[in-house]
Amino acid sequence: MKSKSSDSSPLIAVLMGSASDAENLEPAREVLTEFGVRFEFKVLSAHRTPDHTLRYAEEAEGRGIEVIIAAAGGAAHLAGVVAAKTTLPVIGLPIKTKALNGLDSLLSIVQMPAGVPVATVAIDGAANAALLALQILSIKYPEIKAKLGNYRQELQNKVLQAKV
Ligand code: RP5
Repeated sequence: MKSKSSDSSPLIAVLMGSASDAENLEPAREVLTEFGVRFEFKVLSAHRTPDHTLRYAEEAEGRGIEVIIAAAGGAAHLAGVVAAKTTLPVIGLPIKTKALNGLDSLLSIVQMPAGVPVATVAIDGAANAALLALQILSIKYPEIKAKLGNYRQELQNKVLQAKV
């Protein structure tokens, strides 16, 4: 596979099944922005734009993407379809739905067949999806590992300093 990646290529792709998911993904944007890691947000639907979705998944690694977050709600097949076309790690993010509160999304994403895994986070767990993507990247990038260490330290401080 030819690599077209450069120093300005995104490392993390955050895909969503519909623009209506964007608001639920803001916590992921905040975390990734705070960590200063290059990322891109993109709407792609497993059902409404199947050909574009498959092409994106096939070309992602060559473009320099190293981890993919795929968010969808309802019959949430985006993460699974993307995972079927790449061996990059794919993190599935179930979006909360009006009809079934996101249980539909969760089950659609988490129950992958053996051989094609998707690492699934909680319903609307956008911040954790971003943090898990960063943890995967931290194996290769020491500066991300260091920032994750600081992040955990701050979490710990907040708990220990909580006034109740
Ligand atoms: C899914 O269907 C999307 O991920 C979204 O959560 C849900 C509803 O999409 P819209 O009808 O709002 O575009 O594919």
